[in-house]
Amino acid sequence: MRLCPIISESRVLQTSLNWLKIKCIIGIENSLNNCQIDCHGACTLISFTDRPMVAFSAALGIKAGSIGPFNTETTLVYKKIFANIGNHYKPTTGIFTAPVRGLYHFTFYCHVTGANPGYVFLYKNGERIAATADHASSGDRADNGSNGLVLMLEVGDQVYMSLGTNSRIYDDDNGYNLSTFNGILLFTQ
Ligand SMILES: [Ca+2]
Repeated sequence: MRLCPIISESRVLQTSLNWLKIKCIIGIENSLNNCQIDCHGACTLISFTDRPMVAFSAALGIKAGSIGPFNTETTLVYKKIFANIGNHYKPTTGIFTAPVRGLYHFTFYCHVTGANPGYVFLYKNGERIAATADHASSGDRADNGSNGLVLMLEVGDQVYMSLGTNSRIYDDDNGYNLSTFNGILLFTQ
């Protein structure tokens, strides 16, 4: 069926209008995603480069040997830095301090030799949050452990790893890096 020119033109205009609406909604959403709202409700547009970039990745950095055992739980200090964007992880203390409120992803990996027990804990502000555990058993060989989680952190919150009492973990920085601690800011809140 042939449409009269006015109806045909009207449909073309309606289609164009719908596209404009969609582009407008996308534009508003993008603006909101790039908007920083202060305590008074004022909105300031920020560019991608203004977004805080926070990430770190570190290994124990020891040469073919174990850390531990100690007769008390001990903070692990990962000294070999692969990345430390913003320098919010301190390789002298093993502590990561959140510079902004947001959602962070942490992972940790460890290697435990022979029949030794190996317990590694992730702490947030002194509270144990996650762990890996390799129990001692006869005839047991080396094992690897890993864990990870997403945490909502406030400014100044601290995240770090700890070695369980009377256990040990192993690393070899000669191309192995078996025991690492890693974190990245997913997005601010
Ligand atoms: Ca084992």
